[in-house]
Amino acid sequence: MKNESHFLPYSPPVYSEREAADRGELFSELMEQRRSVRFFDSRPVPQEMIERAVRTASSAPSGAHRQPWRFVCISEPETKRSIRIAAEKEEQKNYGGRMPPEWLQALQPIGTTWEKPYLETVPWIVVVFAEMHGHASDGSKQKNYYVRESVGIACGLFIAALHNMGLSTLTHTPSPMNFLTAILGRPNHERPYILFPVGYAADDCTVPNLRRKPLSEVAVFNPVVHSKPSGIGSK
Ligand code: IYR
Repeated sequence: MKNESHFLPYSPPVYSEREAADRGELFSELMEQRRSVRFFDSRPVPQEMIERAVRTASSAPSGAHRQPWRFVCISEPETKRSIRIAAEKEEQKNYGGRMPPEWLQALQPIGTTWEKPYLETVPWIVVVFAEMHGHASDGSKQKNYYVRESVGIACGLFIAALHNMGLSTLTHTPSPMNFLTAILGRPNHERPYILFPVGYAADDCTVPNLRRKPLSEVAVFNPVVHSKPSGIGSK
């Protein structure tokens, strides 16, 4: 029900066609330069930069506006070391037989192994947790909606915000990730979702020689409609 007091006037910025095209092109070119990075510099990154990226991420839309995410940000070397040790333990099992041959083959062009030294090199590790449910003001459980979709969108904005500041990251999902709940002392209703090592790319950083799909492979405009919704145009 539309209760007027719950609604505020809203006027997002609107640009001339020309300016909109320029802005769109500039942003696309900026994001086109983003790559997942596995070789980082140890150069420190001020906490304020991480805070800016988290604030940007937290502007994401979410199911029933529950914002079901927690960004746990770590710069403490001992915590990073614990995470590296636990992550490598899982990855050793993954690369040592838990991942089927087909998966290992798919990863070959990316050149990953069980070793994750960047987890200690980076100035920051940000672990994003998904809140499977929230809490009402009386402490009772409150349902969250579309949790994975919401957290995924927030992570996308986080990646874009980092790149916009010249920072690099990697969407790292050591599997299984439960060890992060234990190491970081998170409550049970928060599930680890993605681990982001964050920092500056190393001077001698390299990335896999991969191509992005062209627009024609990722977009379809005005497909021929195959079945009309019943009720429309029927007698
Ligand atoms: N989590 C492992 C394996 C891995 C899986 C996928 I899918 C990748 O795109 C890359 C790596 C690791 O981090 O090495």
